[in-house]
Formats: sequence, C-alpha cells, structure tokens
Amino acid sequence: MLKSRQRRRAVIAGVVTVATAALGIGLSTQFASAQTTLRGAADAIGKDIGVAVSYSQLMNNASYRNTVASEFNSLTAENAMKWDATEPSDGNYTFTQADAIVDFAEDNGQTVHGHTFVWHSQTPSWVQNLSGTALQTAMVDHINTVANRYEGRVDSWDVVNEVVSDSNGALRDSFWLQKLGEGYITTAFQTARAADPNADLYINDYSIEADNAKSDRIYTIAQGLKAQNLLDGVGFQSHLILGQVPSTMEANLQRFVDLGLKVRITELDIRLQTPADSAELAQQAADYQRVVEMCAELVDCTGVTVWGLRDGDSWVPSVFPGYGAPLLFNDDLSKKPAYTSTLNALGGDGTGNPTTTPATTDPATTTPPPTGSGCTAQLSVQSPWNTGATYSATVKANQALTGWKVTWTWPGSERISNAWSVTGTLTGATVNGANAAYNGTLAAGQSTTFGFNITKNDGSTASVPTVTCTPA
Ligand code: G2I
Repeated sequence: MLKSRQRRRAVIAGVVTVATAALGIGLSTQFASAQTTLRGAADAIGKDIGVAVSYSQLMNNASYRNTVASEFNSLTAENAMKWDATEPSDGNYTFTQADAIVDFAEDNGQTVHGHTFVWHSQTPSWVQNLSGTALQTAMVDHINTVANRYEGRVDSWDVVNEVVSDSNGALRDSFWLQKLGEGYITTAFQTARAADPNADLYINDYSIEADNAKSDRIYTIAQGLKAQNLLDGVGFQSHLILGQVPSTMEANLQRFVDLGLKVRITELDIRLQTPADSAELAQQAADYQRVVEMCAELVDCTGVTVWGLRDGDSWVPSVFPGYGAPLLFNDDLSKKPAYTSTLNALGGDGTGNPTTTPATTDPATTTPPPTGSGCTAQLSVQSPWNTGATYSATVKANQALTGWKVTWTWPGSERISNAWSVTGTLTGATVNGANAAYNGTLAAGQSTTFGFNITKNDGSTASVPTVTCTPA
C-alpha cells in the first residue's frame, strides 16, 4: 500500500522538482498560489506541514481540532506515543491516546510521524531498572508491539531520540548506553525495520541544525545505519532561539541529503523573551520563513512539524522561564506574523489572489470543467484512503467576480467531514458551497482553491462529480 504522503507526492512532486531545477529559484516567489492555508500550500508543493498534538486538546476542544484539521497535513503525538504513555508497566500496553490521534489523522487525510520508540526521558522506571538481556528484550518487545500496531498507519518513526550528548559529540550517557553499550542503537533500528518494513525510520535530535560536533556525530551514526539500510531520514528538532537560525543549517541539511537520506524539521519552535513586541514577532516571522523555505526548496526535506499549535500549548515556558511564544498561533487561535511567513514560505500568498494556478491536477481523477458560465470549478482527489479522501477544488473566474457558489451531488456514500476556504451547506449528499470571506473576489481569468475531506464506505472509489459554479 502506498503511504499517504507518497500518494500526495505522486500527484505533484514531479512538477515542482522540474520547475525548481529549471528556474533555479525559490518556491516562495515562483509558486505563490491562491493557497490560503498552510495545508493547502504544503499539499501543492508535496511537503508535510505537521503539528505536535495533545490528546486532551484534540478530544475536548473543537476549535483546536478544526485548526489542526484544516491547517496541517501531518500529525505527531506530542506525548501519547512515548514509552510512558504506551507501556506504563511491563507488557501492559495502553493505546487509547495514540489510537485516537492516529484515527483523527486518518479521518482527516493526514500523515503521522511517530515519536518515539527509544529515549532516555519519559521512559518508565520499570524499564530503567532492567539491565542486560531483560532490558534488550523489553526494548525489542516495545518496538515490535508499537510498530506492529500502527503498521501502514504511521508513515515514519523517530526510532531513537536524542542519543548524542551536548558535549563534544559523545554518545549520551543514558541508561541505554550504560547498560547495553552503543549497539542498542543498531538493535533498535533492526527491530523497527523488521517490524514495519514500509515505514521510514529516522534518528532525531536537537541542536544538530548547525554543522557542529553534535551533528558530526549524528552524521557518523547515520552513515553507519544507512550503509546497513536501516535508516531513511534524520530529524532536526529545531528548538530555536529568536534571531539564531544557524548560518550553516542549509549546508548541514544538504550533507545528510548527500548521504542519500531524507531530512525533516521535526519539532520546530522559535522562542523569545516574553512578552513579545512587534519587532520580535517580525523577527520570529523572518526566522520561520527561513527555516520553512529551506525545507521547501530541498527536494529530500519531507516537511516541517511545529511543536505545538498555540503559544500556550508550548513546553518552552516551563523549561526556559521567561521565554515562550514560540509557535504560529496565539491562544485564541488568531494567526501570528510567523503564520503568514510560513504560508509564504510554502508558496501560499494568503490573499486568495493567485499568481499561478496550482499544478495539482491529476488527469485520471479530474473532471473536465464545464465552459461558458461566469465561473467554472473542478474537483480533484489529492489523497484517497480506504474510508475517505482529501480533495482539492479549483474555482476559475471567467469574468470578474465578487463571490461564487458551487454545487454538486455525490453519487455514492461520500460525505464531507470537514472543509477549508469554503462556506455553505456542505455535509449532505448535495453540496451547496460558497466562497469564504477572503476568496470570493476574483478578476477574470483568476482562480482560487478550497479543500475538504470526505468519509465514504470502505473500499469504494472516491468519485469526482461535476461541479456547477455560478457567480454570487
Ligand atoms: O522537550 C521538548 C521536546 C524535545 N524533543 C523531544 C520531545 O518529545 C520533547 O517534547 C516534550 C513535550 O513537548 C512535553 O509536553 O517532552 C516533554 C517531556 O520531556 C513533555 O513534557 C511532559 C512533562 O514534563 C510532564 O510533566 C507531563 O506529564 O509532558 C508530560 C505529559 O503532559
């Protein structure tokens, strides 16, 4: 089975790669599009834009849930897949929280980056009190059980997390190293590879964004694992400080790509001294833009995950007193300047006024647009899965418009579960949609997009009905 990220890339990645190479310039200028969500913009360039989510917020907070669904195409469990959450006592696995997050991602057509199997932190004391064969067996059992449970549903795993120390690039002097020796890293990867051969396997760490002693050590480990076909990618956590995006970050990512590995920004946040003033928020926006552009322009960078949704969700203030506000959304879910710069870096312009029509259509799953009316619209399936699909819709104005309406009827069991950049009555067999406040005004010839997820009966093909578009 193709993984959902691979499916999404299959539709559009070739276009972006070729065009970027041919023009030799950044995506953010040439591919500025009508995309008005991070998700829409990331989908259009074949990247993951992810967020670390909290189980309790996802369960209890509808506006949190809606924003996670509409703005992100990839999820990481901030805590729910860690060892203390999944196997709090020996052999007793608790998957309620992790399952709920994976279910949510599946319902919303999102990929999942799994975090994490082997770490020195958030590992229960019953594990830390083991040694020798018993500890190794516990590690192997844990990886097997968790990887098998999510096989085919979690796209990639942080197999080991933070195994290098902060001094001189030595291996971290954790209980793992002390009790099992450095071979525990290879064993963890061998176990994960055998348990889920289709998942991408990552080594993940912080303070390795720059070319430094720590990233040098990760490089050496990565080389060894890659040579044994046990490693697919390197996760750069990127817990950064305002104004301190490392100058060597781009070249550092590139040297890992040159090893034949994927790279991923796995836990991005950019902290500042609170309260933030407008100059600091502007600097933060520039820093985000730089990091996200780096990934957008690097074909083998799979995506960027931000480590939390709203500033108030962040781990930062509890660990760095006086620092915070490191994320893209304020606590009321209003968008910070860093949101807009991230959208721009992904190629969206946030205005609803495209400079190009996004090249996201797959002829096999696209209906020909009807001609001759004030506007035309067509649907295309971006990523189908067994019980649902993500669609992108393009509305094109044939005359100047101040608003538009679209309607279609599903031929089968398909029903919209959530949608973005469109309003109206959307959930029934007949869909009556209309522009959002920001994407109704189009000059003749311009187009804009909206998107939605559907649910459907297992196994049925996601259909592509003909859409009627009328000026409003
Ligand atoms: O520390 C930031 C991140 C560094 N890289 C690995 C990540 O896994 C790590 O995430 C943080 C979470 O954001 C925090 O939410 O990991 C922390 C634990 O080391 C998480 O904090 C813990 C609190 O310390 C616990 O008191 C709490 O019970 O979260 C737990 C669950 O809410």
